[in-house]
Amino acid sequence: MMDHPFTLKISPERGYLELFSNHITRHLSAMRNQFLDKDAYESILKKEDVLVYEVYESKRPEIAGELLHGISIVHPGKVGDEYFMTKGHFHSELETAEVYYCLHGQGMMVMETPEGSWTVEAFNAGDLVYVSPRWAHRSVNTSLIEDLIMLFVYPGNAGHDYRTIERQGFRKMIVDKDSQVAIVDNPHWISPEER
Ligand code: PAN
Ligand code: ZN
Repeated sequence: MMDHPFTLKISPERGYLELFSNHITRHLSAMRNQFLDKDAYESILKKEDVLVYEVYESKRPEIAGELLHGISIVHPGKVGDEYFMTKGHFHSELETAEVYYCLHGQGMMVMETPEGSWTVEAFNAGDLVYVSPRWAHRSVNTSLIEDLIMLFVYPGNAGHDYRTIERQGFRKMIVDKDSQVAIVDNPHWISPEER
C-alpha cells in the first residue's frame, strides 16, 4: 500500500484531538511506583486521580521506514518534590533514536543507557532534543504553571520497553529543591551490577 503524503496543522487553538488519530491519557493511578514519595502519591490519589500527561498520536504502521509522530503534553505538578513526568522507556529495538521538539513550556529529558550512563538535557520552547539510539528517555515538566508540549518523531519499528524502567527506575530524578530545579540520585535505582 502506498500512502499519500499529508499535512497536520499543529496548534493548540485547533485542538490536537481533531488532528491526531489516537489520544492516550496517563493518570496518576497508572504511574504507581514511578515517583519516590509514596505517601505523597497516595494522598494525591485519594483526592483525585489527576491527569499527569497525554499523548496525541498520528497512527502509522509500526514498521521500519515509517516515522511515528505526535504531541506529548506533560501537565504541571509535583508528587512530593518530584515534578510531573512521563513513565519513560527504552525502545524495544534499542538501536533507534528519537527527536523531540519543544513547542511550549520548559523541561528536562532524563536519559540513560542499559550500562548505567546518564545525562539530563534541559530545554525550552524552540529547542530540539536528540535522543540517541540506546538511551532510555523520560520527559519532565519543570514548570509548575505551564504545560510542557513536545512534538516527537521516531522510527516505526522502535517499539516500547516500559518493563525495564518499571523494574530498575531511572538513575536520576528531577526535583524542586527550595524552589530550584535540581537533579538528584534516585535511591531506589537498581544498578547494572545489582540486576
Ligand atoms: C514518546 C512517548 C511519550 C509518552 O512518544 O511515548 O512522550 O511517554 P511514555 O511513552 O514514556 O509514557 C516516545 O518517546 N515514543 O517513543
Ligand atoms: Zn521513545
